[in-house]
Amino acid sequence: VEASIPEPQRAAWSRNQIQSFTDKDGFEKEVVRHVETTLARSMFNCDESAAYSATSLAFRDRLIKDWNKTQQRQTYRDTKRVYYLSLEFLMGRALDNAMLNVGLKDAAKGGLADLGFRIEDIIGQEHDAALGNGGLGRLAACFLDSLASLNYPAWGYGLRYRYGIFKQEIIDGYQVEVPDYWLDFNPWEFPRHDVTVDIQFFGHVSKTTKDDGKTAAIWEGGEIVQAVAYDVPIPGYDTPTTNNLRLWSSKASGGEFDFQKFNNGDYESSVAEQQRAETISAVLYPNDNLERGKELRLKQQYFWVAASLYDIVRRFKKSKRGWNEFADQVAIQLNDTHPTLAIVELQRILLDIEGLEWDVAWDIVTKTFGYTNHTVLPEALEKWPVGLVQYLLPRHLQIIYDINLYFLQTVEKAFPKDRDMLTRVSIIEESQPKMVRMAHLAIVGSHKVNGVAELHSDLIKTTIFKDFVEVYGPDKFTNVTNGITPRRWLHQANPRLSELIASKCGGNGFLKDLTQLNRLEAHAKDAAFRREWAEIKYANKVRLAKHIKNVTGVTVNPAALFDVQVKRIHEYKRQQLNIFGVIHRYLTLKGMSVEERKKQLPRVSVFGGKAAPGYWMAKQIIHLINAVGSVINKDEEIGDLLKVIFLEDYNVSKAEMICPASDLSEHISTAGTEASGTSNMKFVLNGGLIIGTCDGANIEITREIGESNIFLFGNLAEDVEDLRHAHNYGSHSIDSDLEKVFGTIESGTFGTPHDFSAMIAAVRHHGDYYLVSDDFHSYMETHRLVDESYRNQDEWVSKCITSVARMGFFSSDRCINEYADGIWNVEPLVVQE
Ligand code: 4GP
Repeated sequence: VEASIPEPQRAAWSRNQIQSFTDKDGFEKEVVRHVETTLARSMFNCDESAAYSATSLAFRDRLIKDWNKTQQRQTYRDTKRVYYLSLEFLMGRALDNAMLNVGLKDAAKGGLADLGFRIEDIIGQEHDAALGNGGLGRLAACFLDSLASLNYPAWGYGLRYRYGIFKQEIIDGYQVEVPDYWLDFNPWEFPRHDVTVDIQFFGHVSKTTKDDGKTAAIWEGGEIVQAVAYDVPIPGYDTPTTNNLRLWSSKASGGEFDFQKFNNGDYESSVAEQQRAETISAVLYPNDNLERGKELRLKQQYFWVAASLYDIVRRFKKSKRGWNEFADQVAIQLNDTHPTLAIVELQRILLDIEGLEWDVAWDIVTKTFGYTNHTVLPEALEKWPVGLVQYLLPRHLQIIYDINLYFLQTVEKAFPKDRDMLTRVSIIEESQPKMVRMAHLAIVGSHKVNGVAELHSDLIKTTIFKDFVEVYGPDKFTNVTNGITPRRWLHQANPRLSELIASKCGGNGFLKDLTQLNRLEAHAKDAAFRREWAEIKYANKVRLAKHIKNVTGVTVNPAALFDVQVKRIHEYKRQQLNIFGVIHRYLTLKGMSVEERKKQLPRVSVFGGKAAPGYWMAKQIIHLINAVGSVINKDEEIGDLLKVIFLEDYNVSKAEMICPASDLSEHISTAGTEASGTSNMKFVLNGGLIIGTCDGANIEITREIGESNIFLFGNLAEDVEDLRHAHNYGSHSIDSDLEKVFGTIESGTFGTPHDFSAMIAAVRHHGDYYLVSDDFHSYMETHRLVDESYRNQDEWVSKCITSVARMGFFSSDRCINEYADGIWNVEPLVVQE
């Protein structure tokens, strides 16, 4: 019940409200206040960590005001909202982003300097919020930034993992995983102990007859776990809109622990129950493009979607509208199949709790959901054993069976007697054991299905979802090419370049409308501008070189060509192709005379990325990279001509330092395997060129920036199947240069050959599924072209400038607008301050 507060009192409150700081002095006062009161420390012993905490709290206070107003505005205007359900949000650091988005970074810089700190050091104190694995989670984070910056009424829903993605250490060349406990001090979240939802698991279903004579299902028994909301403000850039990311944390229902058991002397089991409940949101599964089908993972999924839907429905009900308006008020986007149970849960709520008829409920459900697919890799497609679903969620399994029944009935009508079709599209796979195919459920329960780059969206229509295109027609399937937020990936990561661009683009407008970058094109041939551009790149390389020295002890020459591949380690992404190429380069250099060598271009090959802890081959790849580095980096004959660096614990904040420092980055997946890629966009936007295959968004990047500004190589997606077939059923000869590389590894040059034999066997004897040998020659030839091209620095820099000028398409603002128009049907909420 809201207290009724007399008007004069309300007016007095708003007059006396604490004013947000707007300048350096105001900021300093706030920092001192937080150090001395919130942190209970004195300014005399304020170290960098305390200064970080106080600075964050000062900015957080600012955000809270806008955040509250945004929520009030959205409630008051009651327009359609979009809900982005993602099991991963790879946010990175928040402070720098908050300072830039509210336009007060300079004030903070000055204020911190007065207090004796460098702003970079303070920003560097923050622990990354690493609640994601790779591209899928980072995309969700970029989307949140765009949704707020474009003033869309939007919420993100996820899980508040106590442990994000593990921290990677490299010990003796091997990856070692260390837990990432990131919540010690997190000023960016607000626990909402008043916002809780009881989530049911297990139990059984019985039928009851209602007053009107109809039967209804009742799900009873089992166990209850409580979901507690933690809210994270998401500030838009240059707008007061501050949206909300709500992360759920699990807790035993009914308090800290069972006092009854405690009093009876059964202390251990009362705590055990508490711990079991808390396990649900304890840890992020560290798999990228891979599903392992663990029971706890399914529990996480249901826990999170049930809490989120309860919240969404509760908010909808506040508006007192009829259910027929639900889909006009609510759009829910499923980030991959992880939240697919939300479809079943909404149907359950409408049917069992709200008492709607099946067809009426199902119509609402399908109008509400949209589903984004992020991969065609078969090992990543989610399936759950029917038995497990039945055990954990008995009522949901019944509903899934009914959804399937009605769906298959319509398919049968359209394709009479086509039994194979029914088997292929069925939500239930008739295997041993039977499985629920989550992608099929997501397609059937959504009104739109999208891929994340043109090639990928075409591929899903012709391969994994081909039958569904026949069933529903092509219009249900669409493409929204991924994008990245230019605020974090240019303005924040590369402030000097951003400033230089602003000087030629008529100010910072390009950060809100990235197509304005095209104004740069006219300056690509301007020698003075090129010089400034090159200086900034060089400074960014010096910064990375220092970091490399600090963490690896290896000295690299900033004048060398920096060649970077940073992303999750995966055979399909082909870091093995890269390292084989590096070995080949090394052998070539070793075979040269001293004179010849002097003419060569120095290179630094930088790798970074985590392997899933259970992915043995990926870990072998990391080991080989490190083994090769430790030999080459010590080889005095080679010196600066080649260095090989593996940067441990690649994450968002490291990416912000690495992207601006690359001359060339590698996006070299086997054609048809990388759905989109988004780091390709980040590297080009930061004035680097790319070497890549005709895969994912590389194709659209080429279309936008022009073929002469990208180094493409390798076989095309359409040829992959034939090549694989030939490897397995024809003769498979390995590229002769690659054989030399294998020979060197096998001779023990990089340590015990046995360690790497499986990697070689995968190419030689096991069908070379990823086409490493097929693409090796053209890969090496293309690297030769890169070297040649880099020698002409004027032309190289012109290419970089031209490419940046043409990158406007790849803003996540563009893609959010496409989702809003084509899938969600939501409008921005104009802010009238
Ligand atoms: C990734 C895709 O592998 C990547 O190509 C894409 O850019 C990204 O999603 C965002 O759409 N998929 C995953 C995953 O991270 O776990 O499936």
